[in-house]
Amino acid sequence: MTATTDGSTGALPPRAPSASDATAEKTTAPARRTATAVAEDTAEAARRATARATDYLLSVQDPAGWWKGDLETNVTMDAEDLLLRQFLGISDPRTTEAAARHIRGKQRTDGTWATFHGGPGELSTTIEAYVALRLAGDATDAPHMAAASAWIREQGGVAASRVFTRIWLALFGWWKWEDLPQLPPELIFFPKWFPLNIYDFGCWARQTIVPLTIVSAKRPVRPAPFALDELHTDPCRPDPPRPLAPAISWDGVFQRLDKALRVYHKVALRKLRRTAMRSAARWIIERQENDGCWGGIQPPAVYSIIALHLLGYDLDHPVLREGLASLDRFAVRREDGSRMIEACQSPVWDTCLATIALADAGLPADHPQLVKAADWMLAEQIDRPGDWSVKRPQLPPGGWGFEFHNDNYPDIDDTAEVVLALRRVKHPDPQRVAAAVDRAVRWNFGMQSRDGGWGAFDVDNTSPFPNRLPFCDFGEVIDPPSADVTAHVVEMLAEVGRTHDPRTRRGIAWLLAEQEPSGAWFGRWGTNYVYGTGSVLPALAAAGIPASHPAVRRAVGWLERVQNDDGGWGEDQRSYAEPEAWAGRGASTASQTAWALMALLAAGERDSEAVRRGVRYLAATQREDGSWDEPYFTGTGFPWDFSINYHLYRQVFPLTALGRYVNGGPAGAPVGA
Ligand code: R04
Repeated sequence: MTATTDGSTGALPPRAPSASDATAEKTTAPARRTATAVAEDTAEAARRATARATDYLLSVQDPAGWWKGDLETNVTMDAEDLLLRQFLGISDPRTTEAAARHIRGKQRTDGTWATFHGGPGELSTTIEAYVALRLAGDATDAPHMAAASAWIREQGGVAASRVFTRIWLALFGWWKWEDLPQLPPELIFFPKWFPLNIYDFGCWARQTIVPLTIVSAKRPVRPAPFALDELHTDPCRPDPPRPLAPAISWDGVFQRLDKALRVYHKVALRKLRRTAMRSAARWIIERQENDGCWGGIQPPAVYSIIALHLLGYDLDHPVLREGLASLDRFAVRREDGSRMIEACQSPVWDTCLATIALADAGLPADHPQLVKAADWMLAEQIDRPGDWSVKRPQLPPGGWGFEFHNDNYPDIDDTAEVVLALRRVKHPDPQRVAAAVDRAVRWNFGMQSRDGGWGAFDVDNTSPFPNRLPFCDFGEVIDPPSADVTAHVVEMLAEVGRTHDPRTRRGIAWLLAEQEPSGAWFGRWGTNYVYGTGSVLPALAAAGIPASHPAVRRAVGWLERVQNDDGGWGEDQRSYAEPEAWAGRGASTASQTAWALMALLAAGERDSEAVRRGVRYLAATQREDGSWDEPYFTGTGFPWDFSINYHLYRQVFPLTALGRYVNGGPAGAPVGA
């Protein structure tokens, strides 16, 4: 896929997009023609768009059967990759320059870097990008650097940045280790029933935190190649003393705990600490995947490499050699010579979504490319226990992960979607598919949380404590049930004929109880209410909830209210920070328009004006080659803090929506109904 150039100015986009040539016809147009003629035009445009999108998607499948679009996040990935190389003494000028080129290309005219297209400048991201460019040799008085450092100082400088950023700076002596919140390696000894044990954290936070406890206990400083005074507002006293919250408040308790831990750091029993670090190292090494990576996610991999290195593992030790080699696979090289680091790779997720889209588009179920995809997915099913087994030791494996090789972390969302995809393919060995589906259904049932919903990776991962730690000031650190994942599971269970299982009924009840007063559902892993609602309505329809149900009507009303004038739907990360003002608002995008259409089609709205306008938006914005453009970030890693532009979303979701419009399809009304 081609690179998107971020032409934004740092100003947030206007409330609704201005009309463009892509604008679907105005509601006055039908006056001149009969409603039937307009409907036929729309159907014809949808058929043409579906055919072209099908060809495009088929053309980007890997010969091995999978699809994988770039997973674009923000420049902290690129900056931290360079800082890691600098720290280990393995930087090379060509890699540095290629990364710097990418980072420079993402800077906005006000000197800042954002975490999503069109978003506001973000301090920690801007600091890390700036430091990376200094490593690449950019001069402090070059206009783009001076603009960045002035803005950073204005925002409070390094002292105001997040913990991860200050840890990176501490590694080079640009920040004092003593001025960071504490998280001791002895954490690894906490039994699994004890508050704040590592299994209380979401799996991604767990994998990040365990190596970081080693790093922060070791407190290494490798001399930096330059000073960084220009980013400090108060270089010598970086941590302005803050008043403590009352001792009886949770914040107060955790602040005092942090103070106690700082004292503990000085008096920690040498032997206990050594044993703790050795246990943590063993925990990390046991979790290295067979491609050398950790969890298929870049940050845990980076911190694991640093931690093991600090414990004496040489760079040519097989564990580190393979770990470092795995990092190279996160690099996407662009034609302009730049190099972008993916946070994560999405082959399983992209492949199941592409399979569903092609099936919805009417591709024959025994099409060789669908069979190839199914074969690839079948081979990816995970048949061993993982971290999830800590809470469910008796449950047999049967899930799918998100990436190529993260066998320790299958997730409930991928498992549900892969099952939905497999069921759409006519495979030459149906018994093999049925057996795989049975194992998956059993695993997903087993992973249901106590309250009836489903989280992404774990059961009952709802402890209130991890979020309270001063150390955890970035992103989500727990994995409670969400509406989007629960909806995908419910849809899957309904499709495999388990609608009346009491566990499915509890999932449905959970979804109905989670609906917002507005009529929408919150989207945890996609942005935001449009994603949540676009996930839930197809699930409710699959489970036999009638389109006349009040919850469905409320959701339809909400979607109609937030439709843009151009016929599309859009919503950005501001909906997480300020839902009252920003839910469902933003420039139209292909993927979000598709989610809204999938919801409306599931709610029996095929012949509505809203659907017609949405379909025409998709048809009108499609490119000649059958693809769509999508600079906006419609995926969510952590609400507000970390958003994702999945480069295949612009393709698979519009195709699903158009295919369901044209052919009817799962949970959508059949044509002419
Ligand atoms: C879309 C639904 C599938 N599934 C979610 C998968 C998302 C894949 O992308 C990412 C996942 C990630 N996790 N943790 C991180 C992360 C990044 C991704 C992560 C990010 C920053 C830091 C530590 C971890 F791109 Br720091 C799970 C349900």
